[in-house]
Order: sequence, then C-alpha cells, then structure tokens
Amino acid sequence: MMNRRTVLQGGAALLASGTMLGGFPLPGFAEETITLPFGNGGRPLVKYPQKRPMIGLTSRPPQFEAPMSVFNEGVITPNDAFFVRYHLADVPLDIDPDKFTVAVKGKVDKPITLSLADIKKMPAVEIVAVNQCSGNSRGFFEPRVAGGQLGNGAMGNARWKGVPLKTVLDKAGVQAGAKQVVFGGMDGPVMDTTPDFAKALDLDVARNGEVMLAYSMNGTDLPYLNGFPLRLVVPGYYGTYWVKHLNEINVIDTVYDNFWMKTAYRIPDNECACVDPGTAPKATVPINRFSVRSFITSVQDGAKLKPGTINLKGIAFDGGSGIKQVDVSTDDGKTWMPAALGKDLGKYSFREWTLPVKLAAGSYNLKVRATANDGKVQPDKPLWNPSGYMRNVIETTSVTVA
Ligand SMILES: Nc1nc2c(c(=O)[nH]1)N[C@H]1C(S)=C(S)[C@@H](COP(=O)(O)O)O[C@H]1N2
Ligand SMILES: [Mo]
Repeated sequence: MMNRRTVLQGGAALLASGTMLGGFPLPGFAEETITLPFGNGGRPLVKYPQKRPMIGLTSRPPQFEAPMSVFNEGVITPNDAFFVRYHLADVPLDIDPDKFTVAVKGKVDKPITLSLADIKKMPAVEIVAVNQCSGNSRGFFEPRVAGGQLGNGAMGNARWKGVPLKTVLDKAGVQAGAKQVVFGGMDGPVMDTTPDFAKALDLDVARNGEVMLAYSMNGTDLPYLNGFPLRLVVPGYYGTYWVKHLNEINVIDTVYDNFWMKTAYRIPDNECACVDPGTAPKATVPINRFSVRSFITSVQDGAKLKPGTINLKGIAFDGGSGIKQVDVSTDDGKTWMPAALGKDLGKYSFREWTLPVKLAAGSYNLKVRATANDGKVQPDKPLWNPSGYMRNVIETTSVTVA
C-alpha cells in the first residue's frame, strides 16, 4: 500500500543522486487522495519534478498516471501531465546532455556513437503520436489480474521531434541477415538478479521511417521522467517499446529473447488478443499495435448535470489506421448518433470528437464507440487476457440529469 511516507521516500530517492538539470525543485506532496472507480482504487496525488499532481501507482520505481480531466484540456497532453512508467528502480538522475551518447552496434558495417549534438544536426521529423501503456486501464479487468492497477490515465498524446531511426541505421549500414533491433536505456535494476529492461523491434518496423529517436516533446526537451534526453517513439505501438534514456541500439540476426520480450508483454496469438476469462492462452506473440479506443472527456462518471443541451466531447485513437467514425449513445447503447470529428493531427494522434445532446431529467448511461479506418470497432463486451493488456471495450459514463 502506498501512503504518504512511501511517496516521500520516492521523492527523496529521486533527488538522492542529484541532477545535471540545474537542480529539480524539491518535490512537494499533495495531501489529497483520489479514488479510481474499481476495488482498491484509492490513490495518492503525487508531485514529481516537472509534473503537476498526478495519480500515484508506485514510488520505486516512479509510476503515475494522469487524471482524466487532463484529456479534456485539448488533444495534446501537456508535458507536465504526461504519465510515467518505469520497471526498474535505478532511474538515472544525473544525465549530462553534453556527455550523453547513443551507440549503434551489432550487425552493422560501421558501429557508430552519436552525441545528442550529432543527432540534433541530422534532418528532423515531427509526428503527433499517442503513447499508451499496455496495461492502461488494467484496474477495470474482471476477473481482476495481477499487475499495476491503472485507471485510464496511462496514456498521452504529444508532438514528438527527432530523427528517424532509419536514418541512423542507414548511417551504420545494416548487414544482410539482420532480423531485429534491440533498444536499451540508461536505467537499470537495483539487484543483479532482476533482468535489465530492453526491447526489440523487427527490422521492418525499426526501418519504417516513422519510428524515431525523439529529443523533443511538444516543442521542448523531453521531461526527465519521460526519457530525457532521448527516447524511442514507436507510433501506433504500445509504450513498452518506447525506450527512454535510449543509449544502445543493437542490430541482431536472431529473435531477441530476454524476459521483457519472451515472458512479459505477450498477448494471445489470435485476432482479439483475448481468451475466456480465467484461462491461459495456448500461444502468445509480443504485444504490438494499439487497439481502437475512445473516451468521453467532457463529463466524468457520476456527474450531476442540468437538463438541456450538453456538449459532449472526447478523444479517439487506434494503432495507426486513423479514426473513421465516432458514435455516441445516450440510452445505454440502444441507439447511436454520429459525432463530429475534430482537426486531424495525423493517424497516430488522439482525434477529438464533439456532439451536443439534449437530455431531460433522468439517469443516463452515455457510451462512445470509435471505428477505425481499418474497419476495427470497439467491442461492447470487454476482451480478457491474463496480463490485463489492451482494454478497449466501449466505455460507459453514468450521469444524472436533474
Ligand atoms: N528506459 C526505459 N524505458 C521505458 C520503460 C522503462 O522501464 N525503462 N518502460 C516502458 C513502458 S512499459 C512504457 S508504458 C513507456 C512509458 O513512457 P513514459 O514513462 O514516458 O510515459 O516507457 C517505456 N520505456
Ligand atoms: Mo507500459
């Protein structure tokens, strides 16, 4: 259980080794707690460097998610409200951007080591893309599953700037027979027996021109806890591949089989990535692209509203085909009305939707359902898997009008 004291210890740990950033302000500690809408949903609001009060999950390693109200501020998630997820408690806190380098090695013609300045000199690209943790919304799984009991806030949408991974790989010259590219970051385990965090992408994904080494987020340096000074951005793919503090790129001619690829972050090998609740999948594959999702952001579950016109607004996204249509129901899914889609910031971005609805006094189950350009639509019954990944059921927001 997280209490104020463990949060405080987490903050102290964050500061213990100091920082080259000119000194983080001392993290303060909000006294408030909030309750996520599932059993054992009580959470502290925590304050970390460069972040506003966020919903705490663990302090060692630092893990926190955004309150849902953040997603009503606009389709771009502010840096100070962007969720943070780490696996290992040894988070690097003293990275000097002038000394930082990333090495490209393995099955390449010419191993290279690039400084941050080298990377910033290369032609830059920008892409707006959602980063979402595989276990976002895990707390809603029924039956419950092990793992971080997250609400819906382990996601965010940002404008990333950096260089395509392809450019860097081409510079080093990928050799024939190469199969995958492995990415390592500067954080590490506290104990030697804990497997270090590293992730691999198939070569065709790594070289698709969209995967990038990003040094800027929403027009400014990456926040420290979001991977300063350099992270991998893998548009459309779950956050697990978005390696932070990226300092090692290793081209290999095998399929990488560390703990984080072979055991963790795997989903049932079928169309729905699901199995009957409580059962184990026969075969699994590494988790990959997002499933299609949507949320109402303008009203919160349990809200009390005045009769009349209510401007419903929200967000939708998928793994990269883009959002084709968003429909809203005010009668618990019996009938549906198409919403208007907002500005298109690209197929990897949150897409805003709006719909004014007239509601008389009564109780309502509001629902929102997104359809992607690839024809995929959110299911009306939750899909279950033992790791609690990829929740994308049509969400319900219950409101009272009086
Ligand atoms: N170095 C490093 N990178 C990492 C991780 C990590 O533990 N260490 N966790 C990954 C996971 S599982 C997620 S969901 C995203 C979260 O990105 P964020 O913390 O910037 O929101 O980072 C990914 N990159
Ligand atoms: Mo994650």
